[in-house]
Amino acid sequence: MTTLTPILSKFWDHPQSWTLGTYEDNDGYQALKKALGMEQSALVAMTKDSGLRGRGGAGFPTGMKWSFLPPPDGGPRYLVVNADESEPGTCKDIPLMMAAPHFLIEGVAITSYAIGCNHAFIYLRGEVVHVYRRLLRAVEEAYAAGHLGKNIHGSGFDLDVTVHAGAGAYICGEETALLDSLEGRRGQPRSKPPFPAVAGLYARPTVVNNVESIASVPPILLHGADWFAAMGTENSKGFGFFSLSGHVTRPGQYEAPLGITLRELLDMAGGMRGGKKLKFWTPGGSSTPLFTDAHLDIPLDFDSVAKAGSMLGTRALQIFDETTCVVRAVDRWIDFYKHESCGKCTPCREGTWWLKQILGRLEHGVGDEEDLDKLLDISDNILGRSFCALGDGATSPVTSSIEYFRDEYIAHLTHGGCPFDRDASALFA
Ligand code: L3W
Ligand code: SF4
Repeated sequence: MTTLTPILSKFWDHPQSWTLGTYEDNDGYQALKKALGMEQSALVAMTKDSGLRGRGGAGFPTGMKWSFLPPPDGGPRYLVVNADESEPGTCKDIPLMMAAPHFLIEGVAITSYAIGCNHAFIYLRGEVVHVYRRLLRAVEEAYAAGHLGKNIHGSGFDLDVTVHAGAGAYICGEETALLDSLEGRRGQPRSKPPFPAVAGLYARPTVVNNVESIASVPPILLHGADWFAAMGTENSKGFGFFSLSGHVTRPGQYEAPLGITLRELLDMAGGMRGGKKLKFWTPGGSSTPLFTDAHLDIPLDFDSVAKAGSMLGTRALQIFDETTCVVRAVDRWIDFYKHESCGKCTPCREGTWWLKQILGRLEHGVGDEEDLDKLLDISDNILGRSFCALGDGATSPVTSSIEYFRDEYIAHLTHGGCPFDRDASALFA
C-alpha cells in the first residue's frame, strides 16, 4: 500500500503557511545556503542523479534540461518559471504558490545559481490576482531576508526575481508562447529548434521549468538525490501532486510517490462521491486520453500510463461518475480548445472549430453515425500536424471517448438527444 509523502504540502494546514517565518521554521532556505557552498556543476549533477522529471506535463529530465545551456559567453541567461497553470483539471501549482510560495522562491534561487542566471522570471496566468499578490509579498520577504538580491548570504551571487502576470491565455503555458508574451508580444508558439535552452527569452539561453519542478529542488538538495530517487518507480522517480477533482468525496491535492494508482488515491479521498460508480477519468488533464474503471490499477508513472494508451501529464485526475454524459463532457472540453486555439496553424484553428460543431449537434441528437468517423478523421488531421501540443491535446478526449463510449454517442442519436437529460436530477445528485 502506497502512503502519502507530504513534503511540499507538509505545513499547508499551518495558519500562516505562506510566510517566511513558517517556511524558515521548516528548514526553509537551508538548501539555498548549502547550494551556495557547492560547485554549480555539482548541483546540476545532483538534479540529474535524483531522476527529477519535469512536472509540467511532458516529463523531460530536469537536470538534463539545465545541462543543455551553452557554456557562459559573458551575456545574460535566464530562468523562467512556467506558472501559467491552465490545463483543465490541473490545480497543483496555484495551491502550492498560495500555501507555500517560498518553496518556489528558494527553488528559483538554487536553480538560478546552478545555471548561472542573475535574473529569473515567474510567469503567472493573469486571472489569479490573489496568487500574484502572494508571490509579490513572498519575493519582497525573501529580498528583505537576504535570500534574493545582491551578494546573497555573502556568496557573491546576485539574483533578481520578477513576477509577471500574463493576460490569461492557455497557449501562454506553451513555453515559447510564454516567452513571446513575457517579451511583450502576442503569445504564440515559436518554431523549435532552437529550444529555449539555446535561444529563449530575448534570444538568450533560457531554462523554462514548471513551478512544481522548481519547488522540488530544495527538498532534493536538503535530503539528497538518493532520498528522492528511492521514491517512485524506475523511470518516474520521486513524489508529486495528484490533483483529484470531480465526483470524489474529498477532492484536493494528494502528494504521493509516482506510481501510486487511482484505486489507492480514491481510498485516501473517501471513495466516489455518494458511493456512485466510476465511469471515466483523465490521468493528466483534458489533453490526456481518457481512462475508465478498467484502469484503476494502472501505476501512475510516465511509462505505465503511456503503455496503457494515455499520458501522465500534470497528474490532474478529473473523476466522473456514472451519471455523467461523456459526450457533454467532451463537448465542453472541445469548446475550451476551440476558444483557446491561438489560430497560428490551420489544423488546430479549423479542426477544433469543426470538432465543436459536430460534437455540439451530436449532444443534441442531431446527426448520424458517420459523424463519429468525421470526428476521428478530423482528429487524425490535427494530431501530429499541429504546430504545438495544444492541437494534439484537443484530440485526446474525442478519440478516447469514441474508443470507450461509442455506444453512448449512438444513444444520443437513437434518443434524439442526451439520454441523461431524461433524468436531469441524476446528473447533479
Ligand atoms: C533542449 C532538446 N530542450 C525537449 C525541452 C523543451 C521543453 C521540454 C519538454 O509540452 C506537454 C504537452 C501537453 N534540447 C529538447 C529540449 N526539450 N527536447 O523539454 O518538451 P516537449 O516538447 O516534450 O513538451 P512541451 O511542449 O513542454 C508539455 C502536456 O504536457 N500536458 C500539460 C499541460 C499543462 C498545462 C498546465 O496548465 N500546466 O498546460 C498535459 O498533458 O499537452 O504534451 O521544455 O524545451 N533537444
Ligand atoms: Fe496555435 Fe493550435 Fe497551432 Fe498551437 S496547434 S500553434 S495553439 S493554432
